[in-house]
Amino acid sequence: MDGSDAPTLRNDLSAYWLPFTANRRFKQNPRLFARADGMFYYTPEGREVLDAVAGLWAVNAGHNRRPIVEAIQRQAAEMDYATAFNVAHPKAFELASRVADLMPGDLDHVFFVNSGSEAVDTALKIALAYHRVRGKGARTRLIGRERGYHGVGFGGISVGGLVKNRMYFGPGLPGVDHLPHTHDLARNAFTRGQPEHGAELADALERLVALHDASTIAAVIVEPMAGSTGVLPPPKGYLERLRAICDRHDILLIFDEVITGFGRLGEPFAAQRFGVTPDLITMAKGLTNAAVPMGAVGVSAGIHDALMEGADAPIELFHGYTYSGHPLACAAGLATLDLYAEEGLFERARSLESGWEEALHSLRDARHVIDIRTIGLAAAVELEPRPGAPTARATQVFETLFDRGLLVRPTGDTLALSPPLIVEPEHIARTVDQLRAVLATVE
Ligand code: PXG
Repeated sequence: MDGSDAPTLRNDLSAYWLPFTANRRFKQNPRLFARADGMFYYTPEGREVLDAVAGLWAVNAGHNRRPIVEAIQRQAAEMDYATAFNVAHPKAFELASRVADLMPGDLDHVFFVNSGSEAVDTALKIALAYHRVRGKGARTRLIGRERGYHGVGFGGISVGGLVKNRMYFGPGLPGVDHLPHTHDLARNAFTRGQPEHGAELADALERLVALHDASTIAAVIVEPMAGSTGVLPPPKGYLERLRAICDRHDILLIFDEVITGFGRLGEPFAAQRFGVTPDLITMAKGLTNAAVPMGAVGVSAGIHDALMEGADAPIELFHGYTYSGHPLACAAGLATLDLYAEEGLFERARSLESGWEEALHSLRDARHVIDIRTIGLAAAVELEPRPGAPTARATQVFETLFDRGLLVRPTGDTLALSPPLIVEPEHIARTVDQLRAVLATVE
């Protein structure tokens, strides 16, 4: 085909608006991935980049795993889409049962959505509807936590606690309040696993109950380990206290496990790792190994049954999405859960944890480092901010590491790490060595 017959293609950088990205900076120096396999991404030029963040806390079984790819291909050929309203398909029931089996306690029911943000807004709505059908419709307040990340829906940013995610978008949901965050560098720096100090911060919930009265509060939502804000494991005893206060006042406890679900902390959910069972669990990411977008809300029998028995309309919950329980997502989810089980990946995360912890904490004396936090196969390396230029140092470290073939996740002045659970000790060593080298060169 000569040039004159070529279709006119416009493929410049301007149309695509990247999410959560400094677009103008990115477009001066775009970073592209064209292919992925196992622990690695590959750029269009074929350069290998070690994925130390599982995509974005999501690809827990590693990239492009054959059984997942083939399950999606088979499903696409067999049935592309089925509505979930008044009709269903077998794999949705199967995946819900499989997820229910992984969840703790009496969390036996699963509502499918398409992302973590949708999971959060769905969970908040289920909490409100639950109280209402029990004749407690005044329980409408929702309590989140400073530094919490619960996606980008209006519900999620309202209960969330990241300033920039909230301040540009108006007042959000009414009747929301926040617990204090648990980050305490002065007392807990360089903690391995759960920090010693801070259980008493859960008592702030009692103060909110005293301020608003329990009869106005529907639910508390927290990440059992805060992820996006820079990996904050819960202080010892903190989640237990939150659970006890919620029980005392008939307040629902929601764990946002979008990051911690599916093995990140060496158990199916952080709930099992910390021995605290919430009433609702939000999940996404690792549910399908991120191969097809999907999220879900795990719901306790008590909440589910109250809505089934107490609803004042034939449809018990006026909520759902066109793509809830999408066949491709269900196929990917089933193949993913099979792979986790066959390869024992949750247990593998647990067995790698001490080596991971040791390797990461060896960076304690590296330049700029003011804290290191590790738990499960997650870690944060917190840097001293550049005077007058917060986040600039972590951004530069991220960009330099990328150029040298390592993908990490900058958040504020913290570098977060969360490798696929198939990570090998050699990848961990390479990650730490690269980090040390780059920290030494970046001002
Ligand atoms: N809850 C939690 C706890 C999350 O981590 C969401 C909800 C929203 O999920 P969706 O699928 O709507 O994006 C998340 C998402 C980071 C980072 O830098 C993490 C997320 C998203 C963007 C950045 O750690 N997690």
